[in-house]
Order: sequence, then C-alpha cells, then structure tokens
Amino acid sequence: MIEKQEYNENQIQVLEGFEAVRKRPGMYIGSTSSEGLHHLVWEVVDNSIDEALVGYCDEITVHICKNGSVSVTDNGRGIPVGIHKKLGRPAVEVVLTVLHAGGKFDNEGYKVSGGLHGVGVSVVNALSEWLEVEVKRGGKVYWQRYLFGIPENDLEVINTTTETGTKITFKPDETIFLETTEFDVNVIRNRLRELAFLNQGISITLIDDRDETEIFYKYDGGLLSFLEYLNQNKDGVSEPFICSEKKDEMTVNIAVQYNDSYTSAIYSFANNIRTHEGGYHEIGFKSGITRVINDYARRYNLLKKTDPNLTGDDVREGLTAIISIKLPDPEFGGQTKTKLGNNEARGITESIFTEKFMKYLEENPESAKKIVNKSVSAVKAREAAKKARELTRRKNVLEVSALPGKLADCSSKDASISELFIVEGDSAGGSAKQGRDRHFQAILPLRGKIINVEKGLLDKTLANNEIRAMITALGTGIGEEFMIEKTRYHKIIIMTDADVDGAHIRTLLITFFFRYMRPLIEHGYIYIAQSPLYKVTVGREVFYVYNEEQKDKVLAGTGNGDKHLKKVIQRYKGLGEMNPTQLWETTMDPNERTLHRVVLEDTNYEEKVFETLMGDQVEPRRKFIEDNAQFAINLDI
Ligand code: 0RA
Repeated sequence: MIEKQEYNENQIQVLEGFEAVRKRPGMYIGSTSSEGLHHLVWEVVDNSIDEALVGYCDEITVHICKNGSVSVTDNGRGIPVGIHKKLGRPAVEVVLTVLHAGGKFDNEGYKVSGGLHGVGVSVVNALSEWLEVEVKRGGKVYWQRYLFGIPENDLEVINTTTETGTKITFKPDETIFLETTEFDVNVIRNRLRELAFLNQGISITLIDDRDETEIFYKYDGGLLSFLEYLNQNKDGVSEPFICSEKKDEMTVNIAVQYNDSYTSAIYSFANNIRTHEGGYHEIGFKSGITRVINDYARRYNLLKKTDPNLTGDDVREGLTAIISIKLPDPEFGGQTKTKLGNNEARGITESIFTEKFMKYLEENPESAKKIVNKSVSAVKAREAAKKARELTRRKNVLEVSALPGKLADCSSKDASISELFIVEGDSAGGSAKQGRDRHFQAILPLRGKIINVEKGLLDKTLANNEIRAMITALGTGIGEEFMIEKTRYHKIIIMTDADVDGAHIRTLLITFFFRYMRPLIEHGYIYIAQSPLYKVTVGREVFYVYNEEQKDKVLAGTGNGDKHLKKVIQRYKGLGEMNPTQLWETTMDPNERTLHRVVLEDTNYEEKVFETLMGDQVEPRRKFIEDNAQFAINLDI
C-alpha cells in the first residue's frame, strides 16, 4: 500500500523538473512546432522499440484518437511497478515523472533508440494535458493518470491479466504546442515504416480513428525490404548486397544495390535515427566501397595500369545504400545534431563492410562487372562534365553581353529585390515582358520542353539551350561550383500553364534545381506563380478565380443581387491567352498575386520522391504530378 504524502523532497524535485521542461520545451524536444509535437510520439515509440530490441516485444500499435490523443501499446515486459528503493514510489511513476529516469532499472544492455534528444517519456508527460499509463505485468493490470505531468491518483490495480505489456496514452498540451496539436498521419506513417524496416520482424500497426484507416508494417527482410522499397521504380539493378555483423558492442547492418541512374542515395542511421549529416559510420562505408571497387577493378584488369584510381563519386554513381548501426552511447553532432561523432564507428563499419562486400563481388561476377563498368563510365562522364561546366561558367556576372539573348533583364542590380520569371512559351513570355515592372522583374521565356535531368548526364543536361540560358541568367554556376551568393535574383518564379504540360515543365524545373542548385530551394528562393483558371465577368465587375471552389463562390455570391446581370465565364487554357495587363494584374503584381514557395518536404526520402517523379517508368511519374502538393506548400506571399 502506498501512502499518500504531503509534498516531499522528491515530489518537489519532480515539480521543479517539469517546470523547467514546460518553460523551455525546445531544449527537450527541439521545438514546439509540428516537429516537436511529433517528437512526443517518437519518444514513446522509442521506448517500445527498445523493449523490442532486447527481445521482449514484437508488436507495437500506435493509435491516433479522435480526441487528439495518441496511444502507444506494446507487448513487452511492462514497465516495472515495484517500489523504487530510493524514491519510495512505483518504478512506473518514477519513469513518468523523473527526468532521465527511463532506462535506469535495466543495467544490462543499453538504450538503443532513445530519440534524438534521448529525453525520456517523463518529458512527454510534462508536456501533456493528460497522460495515462497501463501496465500489464505479473498477472495484473495497473493504471495511473497524470495531469500536466503530475499524478492524479496513485498507481491502481484495475484488473487481472495473463498478458504483459505497456500502453501509454497522452494528449499534448495545447498551451505548449501553440502552432498545432494535430498529428500528421503521413509523418507518423513514414517514421513507423522506417522503424519497421530498421528493426526486422517487429510488427507495427498504425490506426487513425479520424478517418478510420489502419496500416500494418512488418518486414521480415529488414534492410533488404528497405532497399526493395527505395529501388521500386528503378531499372537495371544489381543483385542486392546485405551484411549484418556485431563487433565490439556495435552492430553494423548495410544494404547496397546499384541501379542505372546517375545519382547516389545513401541513407545512414545510428540507433534508428537518420543521420542526415553522415558521420563516422558513413565515412567508413564510403572509404570501404571506394577501396573494394578499386581493388576488384585492378585485380581483374578492368582498370588499366596507367589509369588513376576511381574516385568516391565515381563508385557511388547509381548507388543506393542503407547503413544502420547500433552502438552504446551515440554522440550526435553537426548543425542539426544528425552527424554521428563516435570515431570508433569508422573503423568497425569499414572493416565489416569491406570484407563482406569483397566476398559479394567475387560471388556475383555479373553484378561486379556492372558495378565496375558503371564506375568507369562515370570517370568519362566526369571529364566531359568538367569541360561542359567550364563552357557555361561566367567570369563576370554583370557583364550584359554574357546574358542570354532571350532574357529581358530587370534594371535593378540588387538581387534581394529582383525577381526572375521563368515563363513557359514565347507568347506568354511576350505578354510577361510587356506587363512586368521592369525595374525589378526579369523575364526568361523557355521554348518547348526542357531536358529531363534525371535521365541525362550532367554534360547532356548542360548542352541543353534552355538550361544554359537559365544558369547564365541566374549567375550562380552549377553543381560543385554553385555559389548562392552570386544569385542575381532572390525570387525565381516558375510561371507555367495550369495544365498537365505546365505541371510537367514545373516538375522538370524543380528537379533541375533540386539536383544542381539545391541551395536555391533551401534558401526559399524558388516559387511557383499561381495563374487564374477563370475570368468571371458579372455585369461590369471582373473576378479572376484560381480554382473551382472560388468560381462557385463568386457565382453564388453575385447571384443574390441583380438576377439580370450578365455572367460570362472564360476559362484560361494557357498564360498566352492573357493580355499583358491581365497577366500583370493576376499573376505578377506583388500586391495581388499568390506565390507558392517550393520547399523540401522532410519525407526522409527526398531522393526517392524525385526518382519516382522522373524515373523511366511512366505510372509513378503521373501519379506525382497529380498530387504534387507534396513538395509545393501553400505560402501566400
Ligand atoms: C525498464 C525495465 C523493464 C522494462 C522497461 C523498462 C520497459 C519500458 C517501457 C516503455 C514502454 N514500453 C516499455 N516496456 C518495458 C523490465 C525489467 C524486467 O522486467 O526485468
């Protein structure tokens, strides 16, 4: 029997701890934006994953409820309920109320996931309006509820059971998460899928009561399934390589497959956390794969004696790789704390990978030949690209004669106020040139289709006239030589027709920026202009409307007035149908227009998203263009 006490020293510590968390939530969960909100879910799920990694749990269910709460249930051992010696409270209460108490009951093993900040579930409790925990353990079902982290009741036995496990349900505190308390099912789905790939065989179910959907993830293939998923739209793939080894407390899992594209995608993880900025495990892998492929190529005379070694970039062309390592005491450094700083990870990853990958090449001569040939042709492409780059590089950005003829530049030389409209077609380009404010608006018309950069090599891409005109106009250079500070415009606005062709050109352009001028997207310099779909004339009033809904509204709104007013609805098939004044008023005038900023969605798999778009297979590409809201978010400027 637990005595209800006055506030003792421990409870005061709890209150003080929670006050700190609630005062500076960002310190514990990164931010109080949508990202921080989802962090609460990751924190709770990570505890269940840890229980699975020590072998006691194989089922996890995440349930998004209609009342704004989320529950996470697992079939592990259940959080211990015995009285904690020092604190005199049930262990489960300690776990949920004492900061950083999480794994201290278990001396064996280490916490593998533990979230990016490794803060523990008590932080989730502190930032929740209410939280309930249910533990099934030792034949009993225990239950306790908290308000803003403070126990509402003592731990109670509410039932008997033959099962074991833990269920934590929490409702985030709206006074902390001011931006939003709505969970994004796509974000949760992506992370749970990733966790299911990284932790072979664990069943993860996601139920969303809001629209009554349920998804189940379980991958007996682990990283092999992950690889298959990433390469699902790729052609010409090599036999997959996979290795899994434990050495000195560190588990290394690596999966590798080549395809016939020209890009490389390396996804590295440490303790289930995506290491976007890489780190020592990735360095070890990269030097390993470069060394093995060079050794193999020399041994089988696929490289001539006088040829220089293949570079890292050469051997990574067309590579998809997943590196997942698990280690005690991970150190995360870098700008976004996603760079693995454990030096020891380098040598271990390299030695495990090198040995196994060499064996794979020997045993799979077909794949080995494909891989080496690909690397060798990358060398040739690299040399050709260098020549092409030199050709397009501009010595003096402001030298007018060097600018492309089609560009109608603005008179301002101040990039921060200058805008470049990239316009589909000469006729719309002509209207835009006449309608613009030439002081700060420049117009570059694009004729016909631009090249699909995803299919071509850099030198082919750079041979394309439309692309070259664009690079020259921007003034930034490209690829390795890209310099954001040289951009001549801080707004680069893609203006295409509101039809499928327009959407295609837009996708091609964004893909180009993503591949070769990514900082422009990261700095928020790329925009999509929204042009009207209809012109609705009611009597003498003119309305430009941008979607069907608006059109219906305008028609309904004016319907109640004079019924005799003549209504004319004109559908714009293309920008070219608008005269210069109309184009200015609807699409270019900063006081009237709507621009959508292009942002990179944090799907974790940007590379994949773009491959799906632009790969050789037609179906997935069309799919993307239809719902391309995925990478352009609404942002009214
Ligand atoms: C510490 C010790 C033991 C289990 C857990 C923590 C545990 C925590 C969570 C959080 C969510 N699900 C969980 N499942 C287990 C077990 C100690 C023992 O039984 O010997």
